[in-house]
Amino acid sequence: MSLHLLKLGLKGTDDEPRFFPQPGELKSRYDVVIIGGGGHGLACAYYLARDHGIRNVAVLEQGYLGGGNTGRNTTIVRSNYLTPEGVRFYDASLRLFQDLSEDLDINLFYSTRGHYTLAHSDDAMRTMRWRAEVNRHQGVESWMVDRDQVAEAVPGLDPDCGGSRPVMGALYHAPGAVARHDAVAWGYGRAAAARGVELHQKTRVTGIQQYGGRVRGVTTDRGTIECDSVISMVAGSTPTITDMVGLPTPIEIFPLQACVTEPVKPFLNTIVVSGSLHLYLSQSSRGELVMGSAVDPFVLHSTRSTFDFVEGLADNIVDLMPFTARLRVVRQWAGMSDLTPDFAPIMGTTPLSGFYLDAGWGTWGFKATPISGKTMAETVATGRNHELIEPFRYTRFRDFELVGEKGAASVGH
Ligand code: PYC
Repeated sequence: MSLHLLKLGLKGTDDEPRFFPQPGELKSRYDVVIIGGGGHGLACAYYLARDHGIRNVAVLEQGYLGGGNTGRNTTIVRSNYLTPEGVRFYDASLRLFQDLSEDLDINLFYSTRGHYTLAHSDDAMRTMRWRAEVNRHQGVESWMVDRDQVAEAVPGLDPDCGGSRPVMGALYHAPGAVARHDAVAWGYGRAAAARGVELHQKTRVTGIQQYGGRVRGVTTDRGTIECDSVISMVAGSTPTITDMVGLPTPIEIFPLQACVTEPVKPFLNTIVVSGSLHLYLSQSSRGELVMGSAVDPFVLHSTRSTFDFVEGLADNIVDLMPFTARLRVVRQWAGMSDLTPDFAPIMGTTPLSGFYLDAGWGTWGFKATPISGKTMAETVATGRNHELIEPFRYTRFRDFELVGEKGAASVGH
């Protein structure tokens, strides 16, 4: 134990500077209210203040900062999507991630590992080749590798996969990375607060006022606030917020579960995903295997985790990496995935003036954190969708201009 910690313990009082300032009472008016204190909300607050000088901003979080999907994902950052729109958007995010520790002055443990998406069938091989082509057209480093290259890169992998679904090859994505997810939220939150943004935890939004076709304010369990703009950045709670303003979306909420094993010696320095086996895994800096599976096959607004999940995951991971049969699962949890029919997000302006949406993140929201914050901030500052998010606009379902990303989900849906 460090001497500093020992002194603090003996003193019995905690006069350390707080990581986040305590904001006190809500003000009666803000320029912008952000609903949701996860990575996206905090990033947006930061870029509003830093890039656009909009500092009279409140972030309202019903629980604690980063306690929703930000702290529940499996920390993967990648841009190997299927559509050019998706690749451009996530590539811009990955590039922001690469400098983010320095930008926010916090160690995010950003670690470039490379990312293998395994193919176990001719159909999967075709989709991987397609993704590799689209990626390279957009300047993103992805290419096909054969099964021997996969076996060499992933120690402990059985390329025959127990004989059931042999690995045929993989899409390799060189910039694939992992980052410490909760630190991303803390870093953005601290940097936003240092620029005057107020972060209000344990503050639940109960209503949104509109008048004359535009947003006028929000009601919370701590009082009512006037504001010009409201941005909903609440992932699995999106329908609760959009119902308040009568804005229909095609979003449905499914639980997505994940778990970690006991720590083992570092052996895996890459990220492995198999859509066919419904699993993805990486090794954390603590040595744990961080693993997840497909979304639960039913709509549910809950973060409970189940034995069925661990059982199904174990069945597949043991086929792929037989030695994992000896590992114990030490923690498991769930997030709430807000899925759209085309597996792309819904972002930007809405038919209600002053109300902005950042939603539909399904199972890929963490990797979008920096670019969502940046593009949403610009959209709110200018009143026009940033060009990177225009393809994800709210009206695309009405106009049937979908952005079909299903083939690029790491997770089976
Ligand atoms: O999109 O990379 C991904 C992912 C991994 C786990 C869930 N989503």
